Amino acid sequence: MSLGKNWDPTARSYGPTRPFDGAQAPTIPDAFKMIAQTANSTASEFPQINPDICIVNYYTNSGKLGLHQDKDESESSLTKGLPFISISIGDTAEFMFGDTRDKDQATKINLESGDVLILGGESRLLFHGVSHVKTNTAPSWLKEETGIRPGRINLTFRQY
Ligand code: MD6
Ligand code: FE
Repeated sequence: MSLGKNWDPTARSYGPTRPFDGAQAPTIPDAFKMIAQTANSTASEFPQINPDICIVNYYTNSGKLGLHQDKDESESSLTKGLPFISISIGDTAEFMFGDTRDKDQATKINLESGDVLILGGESRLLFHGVSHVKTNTAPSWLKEETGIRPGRINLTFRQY
């Protein structure tokens, strides 16, 4: 789901409403924004954003996301290299990134529950994706306290 503005993955564009039901995208909770902005401020090499988009994706244990660039934000946001901030919750993902769409050449890292990844400046247009989600790797306290289901939740914050 999208918060702030709606992202339509088919049209690869942002709009105020969701095409499937016409509803307005819910606003981003201030507590969410605060987490993203605090993380942003620790990466002092990147400009600070005021996020107006938060895309929330749920991956099942068979979920994946092919290598892509995030370049549907405004021209000015992209040329300034305004960062996007990604927060992972639940099962660990193998995340890949690189200069091309070739996954054999991509660098792979684990994104565990609680990890924050920031792509900004020169890295803003890196190709990136999720090769797979690792079953049963979420912290046990998280499962016990929240009843989170198997899989991974990823939140990405951006400024259009
Ligand atoms: C991730 N997510 O799940 C990376 N890109 O770690 C993305 O790259 C992404 O979640 C575009 C739109 C939504 C996303
Ligand atoms: Fe992306």
